[in-house]
Amino acid sequence: MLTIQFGQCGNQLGHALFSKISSDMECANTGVSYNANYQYSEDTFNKWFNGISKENKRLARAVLVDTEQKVINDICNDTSIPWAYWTKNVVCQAGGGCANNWAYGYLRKARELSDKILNSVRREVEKMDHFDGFLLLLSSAGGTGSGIGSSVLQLLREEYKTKPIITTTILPFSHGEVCTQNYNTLLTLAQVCNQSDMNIVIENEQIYKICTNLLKKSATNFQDINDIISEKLLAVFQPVKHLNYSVHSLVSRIASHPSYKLATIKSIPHVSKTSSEYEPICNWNSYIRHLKQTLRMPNLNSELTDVELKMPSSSLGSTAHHVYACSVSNFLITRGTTTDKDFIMTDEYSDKSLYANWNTIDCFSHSHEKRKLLNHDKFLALITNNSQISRPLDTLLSKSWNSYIHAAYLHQYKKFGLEDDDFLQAFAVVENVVKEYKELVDHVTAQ
Ligand SMILES: Nc1nc2c(ncn2[C@@H]2O[C@H](COP(=O)(O)OP(=O)(O)OP(=O)(O)O)[C@@H](O)[C@H]2O)c(=O)[nH]1
Ligand SMILES: [Mg+2]
Repeated sequence: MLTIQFGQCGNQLGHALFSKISSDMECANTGVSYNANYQYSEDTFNKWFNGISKENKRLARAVLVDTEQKVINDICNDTSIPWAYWTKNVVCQAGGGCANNWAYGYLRKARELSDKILNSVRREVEKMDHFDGFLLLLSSAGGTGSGIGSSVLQLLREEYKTKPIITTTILPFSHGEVCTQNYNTLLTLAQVCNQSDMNIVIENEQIYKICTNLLKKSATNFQDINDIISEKLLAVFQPVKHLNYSVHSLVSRIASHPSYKLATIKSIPHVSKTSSEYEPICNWNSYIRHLKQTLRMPNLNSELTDVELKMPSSSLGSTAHHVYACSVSNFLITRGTTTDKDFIMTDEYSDKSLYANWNTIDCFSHSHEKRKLLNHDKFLALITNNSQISRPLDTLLSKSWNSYIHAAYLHQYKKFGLEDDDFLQAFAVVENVVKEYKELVDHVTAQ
């Protein structure tokens, strides 16, 4: 797999992700034999790294793209970590960034940088015996990640027609960020829905709430948020034994229908480092039930009923009468030790009423890896493609329309050559995606 990190968010998140991967490789509490752990580490290395530096550090298989120097300098000069980036793979134009403007990134800066980016990509792809696919990391709200990211995605699609591309798109906080974030997000999502094979949507706001509610952080920063996102991504992407676990197989489990390519990752348990020793560990089935509850349809007071923000407990109340989102597909990945008394049962996820009734293929799959992830006795991730996604997208659409009908900030986009038609096309793409996901809800049945 080749990771491409775009802009401030993509690069900071990528840095956190590779640091977590390294920590995972160095975990003491693995729960498996020396040989099994050796194999896991080797598979991890082959997936994410492609060499060892003169200083004996693992070299990340990643291409770094930005239009300002600061973040790139910070992450490339971090000497405290046991891994490093290939400096040859840094494509950074010193400058003031893309001014939170998708059009500036997509129509101006991407043209200046795309040859260099594609050359780095080709060099990395050629080095690999077997090239599995791409993982793109970007935020939708700025200008570099959203604009250059969208353009590079399109170029990769043209050049690597048969190779799967997974994008991870970070959605902005709903309040208090930049005024152009809704247009940028709209334009990015339209590209991502058309060009990538699967898009993992991460809402900064939700991750922030996880930090404050579960980690009890008083002052949450991007590092904390990136740590949680990285745990989620690792729980999905780290090797799983006895499984041909390629990017392609992940895409085909989750996003095989071309109208439904948006996935989210629900995961447990998230605990702060300081309290992890004292947290009670639940049995597998409590976690599994808890995770299923995250598929409930949110009601008006969504924060109070948002199960992802609550600690799992062995005595979760009755699940009767809950209404669940309608899923296209769910893939549960469990990591840790099972015993005769504490084993994993996933029958609840196979319940047909959770899924769209046109779904004939296996819409639920489960894989288990005994090797513990990041010293967690148990860790579970549910990568899910379901109708809950229509909610944040609906909000985005109404905010963007509201600005668009007042022609707010449009001149900032038009001066780089973006036209009304481009906006209208992006609205049409995202509206259609929302419509498809909303229509799934017609299939929901009260449990
Ligand atoms: N999760 C997370 N979000 C981030 C991080 N840095 C920035 N963001 C979010 O990303 C959005 C801003 O985009 P940036 O990535 O800073 O922008 P950029 O791609 O560098 O584009 P320009 O700076 O406009 O050239 C906002 O929604 C921020 O909340 C980060 O490290 N982690
Ligand atoms: Mg930036």
